[in-house]
Parts: sequence; structure tokens; C-alpha cells
Amino acid sequence: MQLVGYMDSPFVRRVAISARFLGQDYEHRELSIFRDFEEFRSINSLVKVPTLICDDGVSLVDSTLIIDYLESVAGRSLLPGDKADRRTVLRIAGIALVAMEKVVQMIYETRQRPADLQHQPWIDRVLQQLTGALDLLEAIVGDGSKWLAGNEITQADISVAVAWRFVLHVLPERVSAETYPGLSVFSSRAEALPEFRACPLS
Ligand SMILES: N[C@@H](CCC(=O)N[C@@H](CS)C(=O)NCC(=O)O)C(=O)O
Repeated sequence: MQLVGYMDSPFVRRVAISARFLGQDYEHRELSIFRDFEEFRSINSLVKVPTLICDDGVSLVDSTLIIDYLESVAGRSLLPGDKADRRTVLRIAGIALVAMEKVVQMIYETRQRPADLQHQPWIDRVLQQLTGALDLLEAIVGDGSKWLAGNEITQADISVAVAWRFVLHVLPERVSAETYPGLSVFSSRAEALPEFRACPLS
């Protein structure tokens, strides 16, 4: 299996870290959706990261769907079996995914679009949505000292930690760690795990 994309995509990183927790090996192929557009297009005309190229050549996209596939191969899941816990994890992972998506929208709006074509009301809206997601996550993690659904790490923990690291990496001038002390503690604990350390944000 090949996982295509840089770890500076939170979606790639959550797949890579999830694969490690699931004990699934992959070859990491670093291709940029922007700098390597043509090469990327030759392996996947969708030019989306993450792309997972399976051993038989079939390509999968979308981090959640790729993780679903990896879980089916591994025969275990990063979602709890218990219905109520599972809903908790899905809710939290969903919020974290919105945070990731909003930061990516900021990148498109402020780094891909020419400055004179940027639309401030849209930027304001995206930032409000991002703040909404981060405020919810801060309330959810509390003091950051516990995993979010029991003693085992789940997809909620992976997604929240990946989202927070990405937010700080891309928007350090807009989001400060001091405003979100719980997320900062939570992130430090997660980032210290071997599965996270093996997938540094590049
Ligand atoms: N919902 C998707 C989002 C993936 C995504 O938006 N990836 C971005 C990079 S972080 C991308 O491929 N952008 C290129 C494009 O959309 O054209 C997932 O979970 O994988």
C-alpha cells in the first residue's frame, strides 16, 4: 500500500497515524497537490490527498473512507463498539474534521487566491466556524489529561490532536495556544506517542 501526500495535510496525517495504531504498514509517497500536480494527476486524476494506492492498484480517497478500509484489513477499529461511545467519538471526530477543513479553506483563500480577489466576509465566516470548532473541542478535552472515550485511544483522540497541531502550524498568528490550554495539554500527550512521533508534520 502507498499513502500519497505530505504530512502537512491533516487528512494524510490522520490516516498515517491511524494506520500505525492499526498495525498497517504502508509506503509513504510524498507528492504535493500543488507542486507535483501533473505527476499526481498521472497516478490519480482526482489530485486529492490523502490517496491510498492499494497493492492491486486500486486508489482510495478521503481520509475517513481510507481509515474505514484500513480497519477492515486490520480486523479492528479505532471506533468503540459500544453505541453510545461510538456516537461520542463520531461527534468529536466530526468537529475536528471541520476544524481541519476550515484551516484548509483559509489556505486556499489566502495563499492560492490572488490578494486582490480575496473576499474578507468569506475569510471572517471561515474563521468564525474555526473558532466554533476549537471552542467546542476545548470544552470537550477539559484539562487535556484524559483520552476522550475511555482508556484506549480512539479516532476522536487522533483527529483532535491532528487538528490542533495543524491549526497552530498554519495559523499561529490567528490562534494562540494560550487561548486553548486544554487542547495544548491534550496535544502534547498525543504528540509524545510513538505513532504520532513517527508521522511528524512536514
Ligand atoms: N474530506 C477529505 C478532505 C481532503 C482534502 O481536502 N485534502 C486537500 C489537501 S489538505 C486536497 O486534496 N486538496 C486538493 C483539492 O481539493 O483540490 C478527507 O478527509 O480526506
